[in-house]
Amino acid sequence: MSNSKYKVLSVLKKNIGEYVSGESLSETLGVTRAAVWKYIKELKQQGYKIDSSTKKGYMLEHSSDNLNEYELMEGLKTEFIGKRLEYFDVLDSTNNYAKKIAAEGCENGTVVVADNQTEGRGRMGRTWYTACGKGIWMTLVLRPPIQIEEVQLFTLGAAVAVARAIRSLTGFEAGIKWPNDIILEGRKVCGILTEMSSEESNVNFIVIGIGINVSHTLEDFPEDIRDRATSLMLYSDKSGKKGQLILDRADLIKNILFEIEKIYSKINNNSSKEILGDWKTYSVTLGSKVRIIIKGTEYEGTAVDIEQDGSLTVECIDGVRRRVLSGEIQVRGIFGYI
Ligand code: BT5
Repeated sequence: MSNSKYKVLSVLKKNIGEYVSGESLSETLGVTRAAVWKYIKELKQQGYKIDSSTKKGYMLEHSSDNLNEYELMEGLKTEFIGKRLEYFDVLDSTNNYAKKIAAEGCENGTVVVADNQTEGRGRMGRTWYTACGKGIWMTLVLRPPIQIEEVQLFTLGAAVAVARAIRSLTGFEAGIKWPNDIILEGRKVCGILTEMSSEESNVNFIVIGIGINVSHTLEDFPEDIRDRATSLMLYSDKSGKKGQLILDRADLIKNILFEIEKIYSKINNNSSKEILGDWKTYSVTLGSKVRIIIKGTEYEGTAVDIEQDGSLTVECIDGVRRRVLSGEIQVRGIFGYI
C-alpha cells in the first residue's frame, strides 16, 4: 500500500467537496507536487471522483464505494482481526488464498478481500456466483484454541455477525436460515463457507469465507438463482426504502470484522450460550415448518431448537424429534418452499 498516496486521499476525504491546493498537499505530506499529481492520477484510476483545477487544486467530489487496503483499514475498530489485511482486485477464491497463507503461517485474524472471484465456492462443491465490484467477497483466518466440534460455533457466530452488521448499517431485518445463510424476505443475500485444517481433534486454523450481494440488480444473478437470491440494494428498492441505502462495502466489512471479534472472544471465554442465544434471535428457521433429509429419508416437521454443537432439532410430524448436524434443510417460505 502506497502510504503517501493514501495520505493524499485522507486529506481530500477530510475536506470532501472542497478544493485543497497541490501546494498545501505537498507541504503537509512532505512530497513533491509532481508526486501529489501522480497519486491523484492513480486515485482517479482506482475510481475516486477527484476534480483537478489548475488554480484551486484538487477536490474529492463525494465518497465512493471503493475497496482498497486504506479504505478497509481506516477506522477499523478491532484489536486483532484485520490488522493484517490483503486486498486483491481479483482472486480465484478468497478461501483458497486464505487457506494457502494460513498453511504458510499467517497470523490469527488475517483478512483477505477481493473485488472479484473467478472460482467462488459454496459448500459441498457448489458454485458461489461473484459479480465483480458488486459485493463483499472476503475470508478471515482464525486460529482459535478449539476442538473440531466447536468449529460450527464459529460458523453460526459469523452468521450472527453478518446479520447484526447488516441490521445496524441498513436497518433491514436480516435473518439467518440454518445453519448460516443470511436471508432477506425469503431470499439469500449472503452465504458463509467455513473450512478448517486440523490435526487429530485439534484445530490448526479455520477460514471463514463470507459472500454478500451488495449492489446486484436481478440481471447480475445467473437465471437459475434469480428466484432465490437478492442483494442489499435490490431489497432496499423492493422494500420501498429506495435510495436510502448507503452502499459502502468497506464500512460493512469493518462492521462485520468488529462483530466477529466480539464473537471470537465470547467463544474463547466459554460464553458460547450467548452466541446461540443471538443466533436464535435472528433465526428464521426456529418455529418454522421445515423439510429435512436424514440418510436419504425425507421428514417434515417444525424446527424447535439449536443445540450446543450447532445441530438443529426438528419435531417431525410422526412425533419423533430428530437432529440434523450438517447439510441442507428447506424452510417454508424460503427459496420457493411453500
Ligand atoms: C454458501 O454455500 O452459501 C457459501 C458461500 C460462500 C461464498 C464466499 S465468497 C468469499 C469466499 N470465497 C469463496 O470461494 N467462497 C466464500 P452454499 O450454502 O453451498 O450455497 C451455494 C448455493 O447458493 C448455490 O448452489 C446457489 O444455489 C446459491 N448461490 C450461489 N451464488 C449465490 C449468490 N451470489 N447469491 C445467492 N445465492 C447464491
